Amino acid sequence: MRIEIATLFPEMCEAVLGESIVGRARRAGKLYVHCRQIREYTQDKHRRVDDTPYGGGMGMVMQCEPIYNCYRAVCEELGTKPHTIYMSPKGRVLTQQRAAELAQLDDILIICGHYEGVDQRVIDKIVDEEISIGDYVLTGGEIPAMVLTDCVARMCPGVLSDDVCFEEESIYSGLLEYPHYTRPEVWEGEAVPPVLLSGHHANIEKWRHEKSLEITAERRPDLLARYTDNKE
Ligand code: 4FV
Repeated sequence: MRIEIATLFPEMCEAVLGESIVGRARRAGKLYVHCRQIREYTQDKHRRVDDTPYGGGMGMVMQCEPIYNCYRAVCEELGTKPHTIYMSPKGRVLTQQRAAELAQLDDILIICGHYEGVDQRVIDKIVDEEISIGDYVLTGGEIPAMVLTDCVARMCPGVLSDDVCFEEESIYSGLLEYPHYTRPEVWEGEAVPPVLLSGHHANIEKWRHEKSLEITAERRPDLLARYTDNKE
């Protein structure tokens, strides 16, 4: 999979995507991520990327042309149009299921807005999908783009170590994850649940599933209802 990220802050993105699991996968050639500086696609000597909003109001709006030029450069390099995503509070909120679907694609381009956002005309012209990471407003689309990239990347072949399988994770099934424990067996007087020390895998799996159901019922009854419907 190839993930292109159009941003005004590529260093910010690389600081995240060059580290840990995603960074190792990139260096191992298991994942291709390219952060592009939108300013490189301007034609004026001041490398202008934004301007004041028509109709007045506060803040600045990112202009069409630099984003469109960046998009066309990606299309030319790929030899095809990538699935183009704009990170925005107006988008559909990201889910594990949607991330799993995106992980099946060959190429995605993620556009990071900044300031008040992006001129609607370039969104209408090139964006296939708007995705939100939640119902709140951030200063820029870079952190949302990192969230999306991380969530999608970990489901790409070869990114997670062989002993980790995302399809077995509770959230992939639609439930919240069960509690995790590691050494020491007793910490501050709190012991690890005995079933996890039993070596009885069927009982451990049963306990974990019951915990997922219990935690999901308590904290996200909406997810449990969807999970139950899907099981029927
Ligand atoms: C956001 C979100 C988000 C809005 C204006 C960037 C900011 C600025 N993106 N999920 N929540 N974006 O707040 O995706 O351009």
